[in-house]
Amino acid sequence: MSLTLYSHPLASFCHKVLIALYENGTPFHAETVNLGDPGSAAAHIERWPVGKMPVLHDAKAGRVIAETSILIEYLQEKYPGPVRLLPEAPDVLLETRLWDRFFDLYVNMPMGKIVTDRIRPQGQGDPFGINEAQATLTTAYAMIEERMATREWATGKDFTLADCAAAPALFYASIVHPFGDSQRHLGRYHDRLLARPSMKRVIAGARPYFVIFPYRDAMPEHYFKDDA
Ligand SMILES: N[C@@H](CCC(=O)N[C@@H](CS)C(=O)NCC(=O)O)C(=O)O
Repeated sequence: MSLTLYSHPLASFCHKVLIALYENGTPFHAETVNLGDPGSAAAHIERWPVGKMPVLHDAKAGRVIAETSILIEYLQEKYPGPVRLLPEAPDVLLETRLWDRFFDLYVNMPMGKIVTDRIRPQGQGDPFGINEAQATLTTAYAMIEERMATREWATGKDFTLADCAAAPALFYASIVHPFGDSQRHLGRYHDRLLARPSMKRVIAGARPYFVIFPYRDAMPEHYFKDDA
C-alpha cells in the first residue's frame, strides 16, 4: 500500500482527511501518532518539524505531504475517486477553498483553543484567549446559519473539501460552544454532516478515545453509543 496517514483517531484535523479518504474509498494505512510518547513525537517531528497532524507519506512518490487542505488536493490529483472534493468550475472552486479556510480558521482553531486550554497546567490557562475563541465561534455560527439557509452543503448541492473541514470542526465545536436554539440551519447542517457515512466511520474510529476528550463531561451521551 502506497499511502500511510500519520494521525490520531481523536484529532479533528485528522478527521478532515479521513473523511476525504473514506469518501473516495482510497486505500491507505493509518499509523497512530502519540505526541505524549517521546519516541512517537520525535519520529513525527522528523516527518514534519512543526509537529502537526495529520501527515501523509506516499511511498510510491517518495514524499511527505502536510496540511490538510493541500493533502486533500494531493489525493484528488494523484489518487482520484468518484467524489470530486475540489470542484472543477473556477468560481465554485474558489468558494470551496474560502469555506475550507473558514471552517479551519474560524471554527476548528478556536474550538481547539478551548479544548486544549482545559489540559494546560494548573494556573496557566488563558481566559483572555478563551473569550476571543468563544467570540470567534459565535460570529462563525451566525455566518454559517445564514449561509446554510439556502444550501445543502457548504458550497451548494455537492459535498466538497469545505464539508470535510466543517464536519469535525462543528462536531467538537458544538460540544464546547453549543449552537443557539434558533440556529436551525446550522443545526440541520451539522446533522447532515454527522449522517454522512464517511463521518459516521470517523466517529466510530474516534469513539474508543472519547473518554480522554478534555470536554468528555459535555459530550452528549449518545455519541458514546454505536448508532450515534
Ligand atoms: N493547519 C493544520 C492544522 C493541523 C493541527 O492543528 N492538527 C492538530 C491535531 S487536530 C495537532 O497536530 N495538534 C498537535 C499540536 O498542536 O501539538 C492542517 O490543516 O493540517
